[in-house]
Amino acid sequence: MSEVHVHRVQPAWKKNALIDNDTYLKWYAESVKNPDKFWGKHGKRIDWFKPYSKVENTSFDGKVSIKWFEDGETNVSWNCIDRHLKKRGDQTAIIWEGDNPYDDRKVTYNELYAHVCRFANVLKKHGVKKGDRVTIYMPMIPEAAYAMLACTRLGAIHSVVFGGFSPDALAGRIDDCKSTFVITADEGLRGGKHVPLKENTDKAIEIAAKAGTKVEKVLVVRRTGGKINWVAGRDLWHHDEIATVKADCKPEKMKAEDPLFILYTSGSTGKPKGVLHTTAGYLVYVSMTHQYVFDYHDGDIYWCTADVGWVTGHSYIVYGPLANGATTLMFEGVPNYPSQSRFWEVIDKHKVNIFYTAPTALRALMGSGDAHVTKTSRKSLRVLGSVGEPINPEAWEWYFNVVGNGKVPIVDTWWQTETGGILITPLPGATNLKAGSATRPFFGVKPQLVDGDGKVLEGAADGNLCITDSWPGQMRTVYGDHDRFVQTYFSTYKGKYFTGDGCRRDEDGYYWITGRVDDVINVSGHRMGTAEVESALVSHDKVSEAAVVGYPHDIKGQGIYCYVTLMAGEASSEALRKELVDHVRKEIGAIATPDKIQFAPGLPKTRSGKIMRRILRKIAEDDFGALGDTSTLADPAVVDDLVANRQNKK
Ligand code: 6R9
Repeated sequence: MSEVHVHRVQPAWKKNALIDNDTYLKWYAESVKNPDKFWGKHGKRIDWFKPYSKVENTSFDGKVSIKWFEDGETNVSWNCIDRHLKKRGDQTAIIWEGDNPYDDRKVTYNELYAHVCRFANVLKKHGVKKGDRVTIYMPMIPEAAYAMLACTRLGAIHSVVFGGFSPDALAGRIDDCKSTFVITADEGLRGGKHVPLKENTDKAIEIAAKAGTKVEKVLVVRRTGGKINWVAGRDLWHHDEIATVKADCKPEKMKAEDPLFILYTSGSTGKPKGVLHTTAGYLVYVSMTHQYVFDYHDGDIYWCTADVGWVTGHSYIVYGPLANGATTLMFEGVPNYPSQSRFWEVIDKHKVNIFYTAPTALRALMGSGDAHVTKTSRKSLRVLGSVGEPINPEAWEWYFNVVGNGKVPIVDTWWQTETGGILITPLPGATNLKAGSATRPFFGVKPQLVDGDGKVLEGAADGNLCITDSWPGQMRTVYGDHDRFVQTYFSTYKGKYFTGDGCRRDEDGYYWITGRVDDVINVSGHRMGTAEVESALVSHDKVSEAAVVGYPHDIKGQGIYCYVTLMAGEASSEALRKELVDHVRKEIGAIATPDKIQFAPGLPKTRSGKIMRRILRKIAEDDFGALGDTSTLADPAVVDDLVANRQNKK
């Protein structure tokens, strides 16, 4: 490994910082020594209808049960809006920056209140009530946030599905949680291209109906005015509906552990899981991490470039910032439209102080040259953040030196859909930085490294990352399948939450996430199960078998490499290759587009029929000199063919 460059906390970072290193060490020690006391205090950062008397009631053993603040009552939308109105009713809550740079708007907290209340009243008018599941399939427009907040106001459980997912993927998510109400837009707009959201929704509803879930109502927000199909009696125009209702809606009193939202995420096996988060603990955790990790101060302009379809959008575009009364910027577009300078131009335009993005975007922009960055000022920037995948030291240094002019701290935040909020991260005024390390645990977080046999590793070590105690933002269950929750996260290492990530701890106690150790790949920060891509491939009638692995990709982090065995009698061709790529896009969405397809007459299997992925990964990396032991293969000869026809020859 090359020498590690340490970037010490600069005096300017410390000057007005909320947390310095001494405070970090003190608070951290308190938080892990007496979690009840620590969280009992910080739970008060949100408002409660009924205060809690219990704090933590959690067990990672046996059936696994996670409850925080369980006898308290609160409401998320009330915390994100109503409580700010007196002090900051006229302050901007949301800055919306459209795909087109001449298209933007600002929404104050007073306006947000009215929009969300009307939205909630529309849902109510059409029968949505506490506990119902509402699917949100929206572009990045403020109405997406209104829809989420409106659900929380009524106690309905939202399931936001990323707008890039296909009708099939959307249908699966509608059916899994039996959601009969869908909120969408006519079309989305990204990089000048129209995304047919309503058309996709129409198709998804047909597919879901066949699976047994009948969607009753579709609320459609007009974004582009594009032509769409209309089903009378089922489809409702948002702009018509909100004109019929009042701009006040009483927030429902929710128990702390009432479900807040479901968010589907990929794992190593089977269909995507419905990760369930609940009300109070989640809000306490995301608001607290938003404040301290980004060193958020009143009046700061904060921008997270994620999509609301991912957990980062939930926690750090909508809930964390709004709970803190922040100004949160929501961006509809893409980093390279209309030019490669777009991010930096938006920062200058809105005087953004805190900017949070993903390594894949940085690597792509880095490749287009520094001039696109240096022609902009970026002098408003105070904190930079990274999330979604490991950031390679080159991209980190570029972010630091070119984007931040060497003056702005980078918080590399490690967390997951399951964790609700950030678990391992530097704090801007406290933590000396090392390029590529997520550094140290946030308050209350107890990481542990274990080896393959579950032996706990102390000191500097390389192993699998577990968390040994709960934190308030943790997921509570897999929606409708608690056994799968226990099986997936708590059975590999008994009594511990297993993250699925590999990790190294260095001599300073800093954590370096090395990537997934299971069959999950991370493509441009999007998490995907290789099993999902495999099942999309084998659903094609010419495919008999498929195995999918990730391989290192300069921009995307990982690329998708597919080995495909055809049905007897089918011939491989370029046309079929293209057909299979399109098929996967149709089944899952563009984010799952295969980068490489290798036709293989046979896959390397053990005598018991298990595909040896280790070998497939090596071949995909063009590293077949190191295939290791192939003697246990049922037919070692298949390997020669795989090597000869590999698609990543250097
Ligand atoms: C928030 C989010 C989770 C997986 C996670 C890990 C990877 C996320 C990272 C990171 C290294 C970071 N990951 N942040 N790896 N450094 N700062 O991305 O959630 O979509 O569920 O993905 O992403 O592998 O396990 P999610």
